[in-house]
Amino acid sequence: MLIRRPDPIAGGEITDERVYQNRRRFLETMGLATLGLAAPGSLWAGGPPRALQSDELTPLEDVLSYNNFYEFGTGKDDPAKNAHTLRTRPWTVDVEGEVHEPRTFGIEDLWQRFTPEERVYRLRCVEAWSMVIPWLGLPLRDLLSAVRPTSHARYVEFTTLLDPEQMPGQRRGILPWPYVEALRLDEAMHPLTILALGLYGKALPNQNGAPVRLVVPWKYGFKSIKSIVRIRLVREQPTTTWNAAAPREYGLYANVNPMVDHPRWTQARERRIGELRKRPTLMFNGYADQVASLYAGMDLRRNY
Ligand SMILES: Nc1nc2c(c(=O)[nH]1)N[C@H]1C(S)=C(S)[C@@H](COP(=O)(O)O)O[C@H]1N2
Ligand SMILES: [Mo]
Repeated sequence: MLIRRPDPIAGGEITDERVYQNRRRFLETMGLATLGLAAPGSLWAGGPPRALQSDELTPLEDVLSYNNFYEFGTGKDDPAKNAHTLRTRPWTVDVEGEVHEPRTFGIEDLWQRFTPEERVYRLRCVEAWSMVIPWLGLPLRDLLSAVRPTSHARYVEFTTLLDPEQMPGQRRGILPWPYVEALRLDEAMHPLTILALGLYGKALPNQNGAPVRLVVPWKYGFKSIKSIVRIRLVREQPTTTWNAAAPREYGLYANVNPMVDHPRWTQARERRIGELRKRPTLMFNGYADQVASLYAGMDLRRNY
């Protein structure tokens, strides 16, 4: 089946958000928190996690203007101002390493594989703010299964585009470039882990990681790497950007955990963008029922 890729979000469409929110509320009332494309019930077997039902979507305006994407500057408003220099077509993602069938996927291949459902996930930054965003995309495991991991594959490494001409932040040494992230293979295969292609019903805006980014909702936001060009399955634990830059502050796991403080501040509370009062942070960002078993028997203070 050929699925047409939604157009990117244009500035003038931001006012449509209210219509979108109302439509979504209507669909939720009907028990269908989807764009109206998916078969009812296929998104969440047994309904959305309870903690999600009370979450209001973060206004699109904030999702587009309050970003972390150091390739375009370190200020929250820098990516919205600067990311227009990123060229997202043509775009390919190499999936390689410990796999039986390494493959290069064009971005259009990914759109053909996308699940026409929205997934409302919280994104919690280590800086203690959070957002609730309706994403479009495909479960990462669909892609990984397609290339057939070998029995040696234990971790999955993700790499962002390296091109200082398009990404002015890469001309400065604020981080070792390119940005690299990694998951354990079982985390990467978890159904909550998605490759996002869009948000709010449209293709991803550049500042949010166009044309394809990771979303791992139970982990701090830095794990959700943007503008991915390579996915490599490997045997050994990869070196990741933030872990290399500040190993005491950013571990491999980075599971949202209100009980383990960042060395320089508490992680027990967060400010939902758009709200004034802080709210308590939930274990695994509220997804404990689905993901806690991945870490059974592990010391989450040591494996931060
Ligand atoms: N390549 C790349 N990916 C990245 C980052 C970055 O600087 N570069 N920032 C991360 C951080 S710290 C967060 S909180 C999220 C922010 O995603 P958003 O701007 O779409 O909300 O992106 C993550 N992915
Ligand atoms: Mo973050």
